[in-house]
Amino acid sequence: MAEDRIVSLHGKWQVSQVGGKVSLQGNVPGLVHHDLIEQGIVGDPFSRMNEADQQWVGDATWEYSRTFVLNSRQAARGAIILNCDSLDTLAEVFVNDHKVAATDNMFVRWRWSIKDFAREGENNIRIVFKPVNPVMKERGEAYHLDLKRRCFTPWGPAHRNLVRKSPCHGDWDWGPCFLTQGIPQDIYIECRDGGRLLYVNNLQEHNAGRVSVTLRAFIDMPRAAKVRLTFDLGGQVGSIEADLEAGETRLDHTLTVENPRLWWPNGYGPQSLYALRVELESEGENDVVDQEIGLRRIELVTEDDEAGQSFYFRVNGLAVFAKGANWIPTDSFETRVTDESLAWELESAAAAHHNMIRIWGGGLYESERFYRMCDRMGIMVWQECIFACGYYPVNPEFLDSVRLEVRHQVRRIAAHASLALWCGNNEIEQLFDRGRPDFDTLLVEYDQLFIQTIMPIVNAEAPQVTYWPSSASNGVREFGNPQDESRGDVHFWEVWHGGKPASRYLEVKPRFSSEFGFQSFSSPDLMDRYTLPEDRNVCSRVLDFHQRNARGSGQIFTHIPGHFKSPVGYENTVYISQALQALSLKVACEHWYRIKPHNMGNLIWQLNDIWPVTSWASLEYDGGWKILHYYEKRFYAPLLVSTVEHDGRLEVWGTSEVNGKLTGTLRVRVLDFDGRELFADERDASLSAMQSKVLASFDRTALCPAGHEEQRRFVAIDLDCGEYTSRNEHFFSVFKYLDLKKPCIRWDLKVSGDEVTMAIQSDTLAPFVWIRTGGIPGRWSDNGMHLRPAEEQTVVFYPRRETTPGELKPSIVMHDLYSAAQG
Ligand code: BMA
Repeated sequence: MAEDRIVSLHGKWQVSQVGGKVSLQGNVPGLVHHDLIEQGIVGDPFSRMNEADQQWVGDATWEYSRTFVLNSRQAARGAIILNCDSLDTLAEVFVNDHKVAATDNMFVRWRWSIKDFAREGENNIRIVFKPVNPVMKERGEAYHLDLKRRCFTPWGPAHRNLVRKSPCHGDWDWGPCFLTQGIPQDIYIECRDGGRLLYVNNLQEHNAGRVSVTLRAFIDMPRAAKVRLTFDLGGQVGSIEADLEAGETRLDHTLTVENPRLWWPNGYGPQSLYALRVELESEGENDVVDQEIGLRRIELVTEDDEAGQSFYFRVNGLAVFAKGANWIPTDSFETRVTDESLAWELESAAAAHHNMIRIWGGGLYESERFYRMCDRMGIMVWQECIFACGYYPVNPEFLDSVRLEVRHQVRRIAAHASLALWCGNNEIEQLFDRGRPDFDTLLVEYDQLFIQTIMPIVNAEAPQVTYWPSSASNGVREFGNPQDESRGDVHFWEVWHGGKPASRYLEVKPRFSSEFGFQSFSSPDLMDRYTLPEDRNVCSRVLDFHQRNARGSGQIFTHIPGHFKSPVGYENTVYISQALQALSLKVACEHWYRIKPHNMGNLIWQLNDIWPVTSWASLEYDGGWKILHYYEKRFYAPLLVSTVEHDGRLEVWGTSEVNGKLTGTLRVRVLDFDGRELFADERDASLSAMQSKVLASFDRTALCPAGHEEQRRFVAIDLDCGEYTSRNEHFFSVFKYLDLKKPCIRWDLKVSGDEVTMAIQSDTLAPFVWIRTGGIPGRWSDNGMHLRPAEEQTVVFYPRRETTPGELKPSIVMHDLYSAAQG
């Protein structure tokens, strides 16, 4: 019986503050801070400015203890191993008061033999967590180079790079500082005589009509023994026998899948997955691993071309435009993330046509369920090693620890169909400060860590996945300008951090845009839960506290006058900030999509939030969709119609990521704001597979004479290619100068089948109509859209929990551009 071999240590542990007053029954897996919140010992850490008063939690020493029982059979087994998937972070582990080990890396899976200390009957285990701050500081001061980095709070640790803990636990320019401690993942004791399957990976060779899958099992044997290993890949069965030595061994076995059903990213085909079961039998025991395997080839193609060097992902031979966003930890306390909330956020990405997510190097290697969801949803993963925005030490103990970490994480994640890239770090090459007198040494050490230590491990453990040294970068040991538009990936921040107008995006032609973004305020529906009425002004002390970027909310206000009239009141200010964010990213994303295949990726900074905050995210902390996320759904669609004005002409572009020819109709109409048609053009349109091109070009003056007319008319564009359609609007003037009238917006909720829909219509042009649903969580099929005059639109509501129209109706709040500027 397998369960006889595993003694789970999940459940209640005694958690006590060493030398302090707090003592409670805590949960494992869990974090001290999470328990303190749940038991009401501290208030909500995200509420108002509570973070400032809760730093004592991370600065204290905490002891976790409990007992466990081994029966006589378990105690007699050859191997008794304590397995901890993650200890956060500086832990000393004792079993029956014998010190088992001390740890300093939360990303390592620890496995220690406790055979010498454990006994039949009752045992005790104690894990003492020391605060990281003093150790970081001590190590930083002892190091021969100054590795201090900037912080965003007075309590953020400047020496965070010296201890292997999530960098953003110590604050970020979108996140609070909570130096968490505890046992956030699985912990158990294994009692066995036979072997254990530590990881199962696969290598694939794709040939016409078949894929050879080499299954690679990593086995831990307590002693030398004969083993039998059986593989069942979707009904294809194979097995091998071997005599293994004690310790870790790798066994490979190849199976062939004929007529494979391939795995495709979201939007390019099905996410076919094959069930894989691997069973290890030895010494009369067995161990089983179940996985879902996707058969696919994902390559990063960096080849010299006339513009420099390409940077794109080729999946099963097809060059795919990467569309998506950057992922940060989705709660300061990882144990609070539920399956439901994670699924909601990733489904939100998939629903907005994302096919790639970049797990940013300042956060966490994500959980198994995260990658499984990405496999199922077709979201390719750009995975970073967890190093960001700072220089790291390279003393032997640190490098040894990093080797353990990276080997474990690469083996753990390697089997996933969604895994597209391993990247060394976030923005360290970009940080290179060549003016520093010790820069040569820093560069040598950078190379030692990311090129000489990490790269060979990734290459050996995930030989079919490319290693890219840093984001942004020009490539391995190509220490040029990471913002080089001719090669590599680029983080284009001139609009937000550089204060340039959004039109600046149009002048830039990167090969792959892995970061760019613009902030907005989070909606009142979220922030009302974390603030008091007196805080509800975007410049209040509390809302400034929920803004961590040095540019601050002022940057939003700098850009508003370029596009919008000044909003009236708190809620309208939030609304306008979200419209501004959507507009800004629309310019970038449409342009960089249009210029494919020169540019082959748009990854917006950022998808999600770690707490309720003003940030670049398109999803709010509670998963609510900002206007930007609805825009992503439109401009990331497989078919996009968009416009460019230049040299007195208006070009209408069609951009397709559909792997087949499209034919249909392009309708271009100029309307006044009451819906009168002033110009109409209808023509056949066609796009070959994956093509982006000009579908029509008009003399601008034929559509709109210069002068006041620019404020009175707009272009309504509809591209209809049957299964694929796209609509867009073009304006001749900035929104603030449009002669808008007060719209009369009529809407009605209907139930059709099990869906709640809203029919919505405005008598006059109403740009950026935003439908909020107050406290009712969910999303619409579209929102923030421009209501064309007298044209009914129907949007579907997707509730996050069961909701009736009767409940929904009174919670609806509607915003429109005209009314936002009225007193
Ligand atoms: C980047 C990221 C983060 C940061 C973001 C916004 O470049 O890598 O470090 O949060 O910009 O400033």
